[in-house]
Amino acid sequence: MVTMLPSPRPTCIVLFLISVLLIGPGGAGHYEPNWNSLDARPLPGWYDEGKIGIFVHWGVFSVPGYSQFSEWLWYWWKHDQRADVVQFMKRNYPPDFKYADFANKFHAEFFDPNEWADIFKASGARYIVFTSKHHEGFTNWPSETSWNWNSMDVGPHRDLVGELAAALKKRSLRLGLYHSMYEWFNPLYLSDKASGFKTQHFVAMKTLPELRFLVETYRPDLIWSDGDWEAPDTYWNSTQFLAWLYNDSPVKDEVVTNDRWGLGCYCKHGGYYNCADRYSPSKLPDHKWEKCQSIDTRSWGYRRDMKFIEVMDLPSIIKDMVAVVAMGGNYLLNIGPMADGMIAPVFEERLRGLGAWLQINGDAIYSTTFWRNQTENNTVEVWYTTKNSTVYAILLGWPSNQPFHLITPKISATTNVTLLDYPDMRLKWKPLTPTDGLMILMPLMPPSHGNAWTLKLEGVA
Ligand SMILES: *[C@@H]1O[C@H](CO)[C@@H](O)[C@H](O)[C@H]1NC(C)=O
Ligand SMILES: *[C@@H]1O[C@H](CO)[C@@H](O)[C@H](O)[C@H]1NC(C)=O
Ligand SMILES: *[C@@H]1O[C@H](CO)[C@@H](O)[C@H](O)[C@H]1NC(C)=O
Ligand SMILES: *[C@@H]1O[C@H](CO)[C@@H](O)[C@H](O)[C@H]1NC(C)=O
Ligand SMILES: CC(=O)N[C@H]1CO[C@H](CO)[C@@H](O)[C@@H]1O
Repeated sequence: MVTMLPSPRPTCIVLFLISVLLIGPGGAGHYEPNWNSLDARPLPGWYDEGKIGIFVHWGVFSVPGYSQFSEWLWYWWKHDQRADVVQFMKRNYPPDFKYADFANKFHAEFFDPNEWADIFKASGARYIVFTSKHHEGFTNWPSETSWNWNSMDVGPHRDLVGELAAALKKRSLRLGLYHSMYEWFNPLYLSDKASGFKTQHFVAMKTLPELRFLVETYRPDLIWSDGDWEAPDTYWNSTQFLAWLYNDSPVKDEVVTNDRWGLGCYCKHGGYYNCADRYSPSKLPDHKWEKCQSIDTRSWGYRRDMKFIEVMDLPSIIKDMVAVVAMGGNYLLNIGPMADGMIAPVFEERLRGLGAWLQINGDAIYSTTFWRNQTENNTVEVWYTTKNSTVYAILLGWPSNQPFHLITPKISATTNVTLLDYPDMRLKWKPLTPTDGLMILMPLMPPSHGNAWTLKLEGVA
């Protein structure tokens, strides 16, 4: 993950225009290595239907587990030389200590991929996005092109990606792989950078072989690309890679990608849009999008110095997720496991809480789309979703006014209202005006789940 992104540059726009003028749109099912063709690929349906994913940031950075955005510690220490991080390293480690020395302490001794997958399943998520490699360059799988800087040669001595992939598959959870294009301190990358990205040694010897290996070996359903913003997509050969991925790879029919494929590409090209981190559009976007959000609001990777107050509570998570889904987005909720492979109980509790809420309210989330109005001005926050002819009004708070007025839906003679908590109990209601809105008699006591409740409306428009 990145903490800040530079504003988009015109590279991709220019390439896009050139490809429109010279090449034209790609044929159905066959894609050319240009954005015009690749961007025309329909997103495989499972992604929009699934709505909820769990993001997992795990790597060597989980060992020091320190400071805001702990996954950037190496960079804060050696590049930015941030005072707090420099002090932390000086106080706690010998003078000749190298970042690479943390890898020997990455034991993952309690890592049980089946336990992780059980927790993810219980959260109601339909896909997982796991860091195969973050900007530090350490690969969580035995990469032949990451000699002595991978999870088999050093640290856990295990294939973390492979073990997790197998556990997810057993539970019908989709595997997504986060992959950082650049590596801060890789000499090959730095030499390409010094050439103004005219040479491609790093891309030829590291990025592309590793991406291909990940796809062919683990068959991910999603590739979450990142670390792309220093160099143009033409340096990364992103369009060539994506054309292979969509045309010829073993996952060509099901694979979903995001939009971080080179300087200026995000929010413009690729599969769905992440745009900047924690993207929260204020009006309905015209392209499928995803918000990623960490339960620890100050970091994606685990922080040993995390404070309780910095951790999102369950009502905030549900509120955030509901608003995202109502606006047509997917919600990717992040946790950072500890270096020993444990998921902090506070994260597990949040994930299980989300799952308990979805057990009751999932009909208003999974496989829905945004409605004609996404929200309305009301005494409690209201978000709408729809599926087939049913409209769902999700209330982020229990209304104190009785009866409760729902303003937007147009009523009919057969309109029925139920609360998802009590599916067999039809609620009494009266028209607010002859055609629009309902005055609903709510149950006297709120059912006790996570501070959000769903009214299911049938026979409304
Ligand atoms: C990138 O693609 C171009 C055009 O197809 C090709 O000439 C070049 O060799 C590729 N670079 C790498 C590193 O694969
Ligand atoms: C929302 O409703 C309140 C109370 O009816 C009203 O005062 C306010 O102007 C409304 N706001 C908008 C943006 O419509
Ligand atoms: C629903 O959306 C329409 C179109 O944007 C708007 O005119 C209308 O005021 C909205 N209805 C409510 C109740 O907010
Ligand atoms: C509402 O419920 C009644 C009684 O069960 C049923 O006949 C009617 O079809 C329902 N309306 C809709 C729109 O489903
Ligand atoms: C219950 C029901 O009618 N479900 C349908 C809702 O719409 C989808 C397609 O959008 C169908 O696949 C379902 O069968």
